[in-house]
Amino acid sequence: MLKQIADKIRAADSLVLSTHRHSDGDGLGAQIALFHALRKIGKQVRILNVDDAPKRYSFLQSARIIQSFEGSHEKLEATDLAMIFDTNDSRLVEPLYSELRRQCREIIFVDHHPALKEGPAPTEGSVIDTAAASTGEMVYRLIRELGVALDPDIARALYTSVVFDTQLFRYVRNSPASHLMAADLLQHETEPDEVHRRLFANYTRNKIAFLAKALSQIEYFADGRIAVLRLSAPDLSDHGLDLDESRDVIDLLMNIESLEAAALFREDGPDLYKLSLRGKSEIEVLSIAENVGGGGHPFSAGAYLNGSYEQLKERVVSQLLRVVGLALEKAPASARKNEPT
Ligand SMILES: [Mn+2]
Repeated sequence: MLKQIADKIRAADSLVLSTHRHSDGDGLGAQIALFHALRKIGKQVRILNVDDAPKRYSFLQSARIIQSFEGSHEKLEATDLAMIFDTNDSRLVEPLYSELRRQCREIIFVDHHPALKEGPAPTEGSVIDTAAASTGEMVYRLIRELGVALDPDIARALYTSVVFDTQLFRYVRNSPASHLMAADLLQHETEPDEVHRRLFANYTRNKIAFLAKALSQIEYFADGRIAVLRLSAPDLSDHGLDLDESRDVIDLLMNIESLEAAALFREDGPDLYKLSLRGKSEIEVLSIAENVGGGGHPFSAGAYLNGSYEQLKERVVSQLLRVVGLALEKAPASARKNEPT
């Protein structure tokens, strides 16, 4: 599959690389790594994203390399191949996606999220590998397929992808691939501690004050197996937090030992919420996200929602109670022996 993409790349003179709105370390790392690799083999390549990269990624020189469709950018001219990373949902790339369709001869998605059951299908020729723990892992294999040697720029970008999406190797999908790739990358990335620090140790004092307030408002259901938290727009803005700075709050919730699933509602506007869902082990939350028009991974998914918080919460909690209940029934007694009865 990656061989076919390598052939498409070899046949293309001009390429544009993109990722989903509200870009993250995986999509940015994947596209920046391939950008450097394609430059090395003489391709005309540019990165054009829907919006600006969050500021924590400035260490990847993202401001210099990445243009923003909604911000300042050079006009997109006719291009042979567009590659979109870390999503296969064209809606998350609009309104840039419509412009790509006008200007690009072919558009393909390179992604590790399952294709949506409802919603736009990935374009023909796209490669989706749900076994990959990061899109960076797929781009690493693609760069090897192209025969481009790793260098410090490529290695730093790919290492960023891997450590971001695996959360420093916590979520490796029970595969050695992330570690093996990291070992190879670290022959060129000489300061991995700096990457870890830039990605994860970037809290401001305002963020800590925000977390202290927000985390005191967690609601628990089903004896602490489910947690729900709402991040209010005033709390976010009073502490000067941008949207990117709130995206790891749900991961903090998942550190609660008793938890099997969590829902986070980030208030983006009046009756407008970004829902994030997480499930542990066999608690699959993707179907809940899909039921409300979203998508994601089986155990990490989300959606944009309209409605009153109380109604949205009730809808999501009732579905979470159902999947947690179902999973408990399915699990053998031995798997539950540590649970309070
Ligand atoms: Mn990803």
